[in-house]
Amino acid sequence: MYKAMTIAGSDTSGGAGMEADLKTFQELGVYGMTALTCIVAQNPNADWAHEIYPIETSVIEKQITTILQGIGCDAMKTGMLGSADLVELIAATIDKYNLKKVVIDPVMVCKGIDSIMVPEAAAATKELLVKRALVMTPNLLEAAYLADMQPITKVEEMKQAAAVIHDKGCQYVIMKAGDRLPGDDAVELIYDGKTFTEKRHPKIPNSYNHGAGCTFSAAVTACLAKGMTVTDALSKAEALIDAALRGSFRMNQWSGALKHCAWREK
Ligand code: PXL
Repeated sequence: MYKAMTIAGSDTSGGAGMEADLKTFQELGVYGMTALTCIVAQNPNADWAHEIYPIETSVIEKQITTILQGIGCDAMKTGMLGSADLVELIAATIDKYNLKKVVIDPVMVCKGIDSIMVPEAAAATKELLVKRALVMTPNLLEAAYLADMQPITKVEEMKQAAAVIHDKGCQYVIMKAGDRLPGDDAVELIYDGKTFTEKRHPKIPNSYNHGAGCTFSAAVTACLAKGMTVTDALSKAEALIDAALRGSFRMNQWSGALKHCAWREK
């Protein structure tokens, strides 16, 4: 049985966070384990405001010990990280257990919360996790932050940012523009230190994308756990996201989520 660990928050609404990660692992036939970092509750009486309830770092450490010392995993990913302490713990954990298949999804912004990562945690991510990542999956806002750049508005700037992030030590930068650049295509840029690979997928009209980032990075993680190359993991993750977006549904007046089970492994 291939196993994957996610260190992430709980999205009570079910579309993002560790819920997305576990659903995605399951779709790909990988056994999922969780170290929960915080609980996010959405308030239907306050315009779906996201309220964040952090878990103590010592409790997160216990969960990580359960998984890594007690069981072991083939690949790991991170999602919402609430403090610099936690980022330091994760960096130390990667070193202690000599973890190689490390996917860092630098979750810094999400709809419903302007900034879900406190500045200290974001700075610690830039300093400690970028260099330990096999794969990072920033969106444009996160990439600009990690590369110390102004807002990214075109593909050329995506390339500049990817090069800076790679220079900081991340082996594969996978940058997702989603629907944030003009034009009919969602652009994805991959940089491995040698080649920029630009992938384009037609934007999917009327889709709901809550949880798309988490689902994408979870799919990459699951595929790496199964022993796939980064390139193959990416292709599979793209296929899964495409199907999940096409099957996405409206949850309420504020949000709609991906249909994780729209895709089944052949
Ligand atoms: O999509 C970003 C995200 C990640 N993790 C958790 C979340 C969200 C957005 O709501 O709640 C736990």
